[in-house]
Amino acid sequence: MKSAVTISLVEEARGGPFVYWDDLPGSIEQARELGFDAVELFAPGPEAVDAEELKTRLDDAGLSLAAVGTGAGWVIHKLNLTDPHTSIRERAKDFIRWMIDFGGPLGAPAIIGSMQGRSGSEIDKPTAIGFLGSALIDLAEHADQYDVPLIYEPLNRYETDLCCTLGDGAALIESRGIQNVRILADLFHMQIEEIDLAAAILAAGDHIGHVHFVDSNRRPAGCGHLDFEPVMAALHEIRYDGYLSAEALPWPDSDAAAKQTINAFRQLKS
Ligand code: LER
Ligand code: MN
Repeated sequence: MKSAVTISLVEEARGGPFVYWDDLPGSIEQARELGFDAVELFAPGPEAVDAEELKTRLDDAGLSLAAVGTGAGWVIHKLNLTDPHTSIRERAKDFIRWMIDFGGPLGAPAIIGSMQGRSGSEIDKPTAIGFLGSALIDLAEHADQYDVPLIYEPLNRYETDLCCTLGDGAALIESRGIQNVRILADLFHMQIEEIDLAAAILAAGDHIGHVHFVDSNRRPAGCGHLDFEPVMAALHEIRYDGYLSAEALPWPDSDAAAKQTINAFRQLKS
């Protein structure tokens, strides 16, 4: 398993669960100093960051790009994949395609979290799930040209009603035979929704392609009441070899949160 730490450049997401903020070069340098393997980037859009310059900075620091978030499409532009209006759904897919085109050449998959949307008065749940399934098929095909998967993230009930557990996500993928989509196990969402985190990980098995490594209260690992040992044992058992990426609040501050995370990662990994 490999370590990663999140960096947000999205002003509209201020207060959200990202360890580093605003300063991309400085955050990469901090991640290197602390010994992370990679960073995960949450950017306003593909044009916000020069991909060549990012690649040079990451190469110089010996870091990889673990993944890119697409949530800015929702937070800034109010786009999502299950909006009742076709034009909004199409623009949501365009935005995600651009993020795939940004991260793909750097070997980083795009994450679909808040861009999945939710059902509502104008769209019932089966219709929304149908839109989501079709979008995942299209976007995962687009990602395939870069040899990266598309990462789909079940979210807790306060953020979506489409897939709230790893099992819901796996069922969506399996029921439609969706290729090249892997599931994101975000431990914060899981501790709200799953009956047993370790059992959920064992059941999802190979579907899991990314992990958001965070404690019960969205503070860094070790600063809440989540029992990490069974979670790590389950990840070992399924032979998970992807990233444990700190999508956590910068608590008490960014550097302390990053240090806490890398120490917890090192202690729990073996
Ligand atoms: C994104 O990774 C996430 O976990 C969501 O809670 C953001 O809305
Ligand atoms: Mn997450």
